[in-house]
Amino acid sequence: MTTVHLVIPCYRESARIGGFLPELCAEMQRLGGVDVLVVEDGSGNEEQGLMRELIIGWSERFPCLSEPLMLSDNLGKGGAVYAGWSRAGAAEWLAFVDADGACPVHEVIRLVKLAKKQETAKKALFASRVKMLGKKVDRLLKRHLLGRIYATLVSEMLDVPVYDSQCGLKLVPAKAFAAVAESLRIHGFAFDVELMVALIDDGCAVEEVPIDWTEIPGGKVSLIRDSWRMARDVWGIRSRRRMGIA
Ligand SMILES: Nc1nc2c(ncn2[C@@H]2O[C@H](COP(=O)(O)OP(=O)(O)OP(=O)(O)O)[C@@H](O)[C@H]2O)c(=O)[nH]1
Ligand SMILES: [Mg+2]
Repeated sequence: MTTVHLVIPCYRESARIGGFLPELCAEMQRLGGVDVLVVEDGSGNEEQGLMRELIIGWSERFPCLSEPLMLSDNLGKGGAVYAGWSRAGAAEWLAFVDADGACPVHEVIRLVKLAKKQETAKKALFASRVKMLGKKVDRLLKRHLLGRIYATLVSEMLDVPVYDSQCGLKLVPAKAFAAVAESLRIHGFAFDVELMVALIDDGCAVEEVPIDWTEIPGGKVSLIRDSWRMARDVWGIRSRRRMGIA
């Protein structure tokens, strides 16, 4: 059976995760072949204690939910995802989904099923927030507009025809990831831009899959501080790529 190692990066998520993780685990359990790992991204002792209690309670009901990985330092979203992926064992697919449920469980199921349909894991699947007929994307206007500016910047600066590189649900063939892992430098919110470009440059196809998506209150990304850092990181990716170095 195709195996998927699904990481949930969590920074101060004990208040939001209850609305998402139990339902996610119930469905992943039903699908089979998926193990779910919460990576707590160094949010401090109190928060980690709360998360541990929650996860231990749920893992009694859902064997697909592993013991959480508690990072002592805050590594950033990318750092948390990569730390989780390093525990994948022999899984054919490495995946992550944000903790808040903005990417709904039915879309996680759909993408996992799409991955499982590939005879051998070959093409990475990136969820994408495309406002189009037949899809429902609920996002605050200011976040939507800033997201469009960022996506255009990524697409133009890196010469990659991507619509939305930042959506919080992605599945990557483990072999394709292993081939580029050493070249990856970015651990913040732009990590998936770097990952996408590295995969493409290494010959791995990446498909964007439009999904339903809903803004969930309580997001901790700061529009000004994090957008600036992400733009700076895209510039760094472009420079390293032009020089042909990792
Ligand atoms: N802010 C933040 N989030 C982190 C960090 N490490 C992991 N994450 C996780 O990254 C995911 C995305 O963060 P969110 O706070 O949902 O981001 P947001 O502001 O809602 O942004 P969008 O969902 O893209 O609109 C969540 O699962 C976070 O818990 C970190 O260091 N800082
Ligand atoms: Mg969010």
